[in-house]
Amino acid sequence: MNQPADTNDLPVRVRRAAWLARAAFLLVFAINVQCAASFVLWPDVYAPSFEVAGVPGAAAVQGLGIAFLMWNATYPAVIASPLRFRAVAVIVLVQQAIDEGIPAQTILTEGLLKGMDVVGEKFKNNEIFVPEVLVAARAMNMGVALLKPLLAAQGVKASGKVCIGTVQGDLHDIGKNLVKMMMEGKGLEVVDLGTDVSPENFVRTAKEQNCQVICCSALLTTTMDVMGEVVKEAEREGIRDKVKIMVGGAPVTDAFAKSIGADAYTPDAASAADVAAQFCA
Ligand code: B1M
Repeated sequence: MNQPADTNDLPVRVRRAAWLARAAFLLVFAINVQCAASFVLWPDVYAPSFEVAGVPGAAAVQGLGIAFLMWNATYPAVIASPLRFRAVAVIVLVQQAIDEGIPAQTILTEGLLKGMDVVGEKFKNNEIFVPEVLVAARAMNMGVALLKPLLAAQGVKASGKVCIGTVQGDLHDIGKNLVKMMMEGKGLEVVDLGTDVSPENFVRTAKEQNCQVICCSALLTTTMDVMGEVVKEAEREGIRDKVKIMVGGAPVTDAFAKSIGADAYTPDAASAADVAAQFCA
């Protein structure tokens, strides 16, 4: 798969799609600003309609208009961002790679994940900031959504139930979502607890839903210790001998997993799915 160096290297249809998205975005922006300005300038005209929806009086309508205007002020910033509409480019390029017959796994590891490494490096060096990282994360998730059915179709069927989540205090979920996707591809039933999951929630879910494996993801060095608490909670609740506990995420290592008494550490989503399938077999 060719890696475009900058926007001008993108195929014509990708650039066209991005321009169309930009035009639609500008249209929505113009309509929003017009509505917001009307609420501020002529609140009395809109007050009766808003009263039906529970907004009392012209002053409240004016307040809503001001809030709406402020919110719309973020639109130009988005349009000016160097990463604008890259999600559209990601969707088109991933689809193009699929059409060219490149295996879904290769598109994921050589395309999307390598791209996210670049984002991580720039984030670390303060070249880009949280909003740009969120834009990149959204673009990545859109590309992953296209690959999901293909990756699932490649999976070998197994049966079993696992619960997965990002540990308490941690909101990173891209890696966790990939692990989930790979596990589903192996035919495992996955209960997704989302992010910021407490040890009690992991263990309660495993008990209530009869999960054979608890999967914990952590991306922050400050939150990885919560994984040890999950192991302790499983012991306290008397299910430690019935459930396997798997851990992973960028700062996690095999030595760390052993030190907290987890059953397995895997460095990536594919190997996590393999090990979970083995535990459930
Ligand atoms: Co954050 N962030 N972030 N971030 N972020 C990191 C992790 C960081 C390394 C960036 C950096 O400084 N270079 C750094 C952590 C430093 C540290 O603790 N050592 C960091 C920081 C500091 C922060 C904030 C504190 C920033 C701030 O606010 N000042 C903040 C924390 C918020 C919080 O969680 N409470 C924060 C916020 C964010 C965003 C919200 C902006 C966004 C998250 C969006 C989202 O997830 N929806 C974000 C992102 C995107 C990143 C980077 C750039 C990318 C992470 C990612 O998704 N990678 C990241 C830098 C980097 O990693 N290069 C960074 C791609 C993903 C596929 O990889 O999650 O590692 P990963 O998953 C892999 C494997 O680890 C494995 O499989 C996956 C692929 O095969 N895996 C498992 C994951 N879980 C597994 C579980 C398993 C097995 C394998 O078994 C159960």
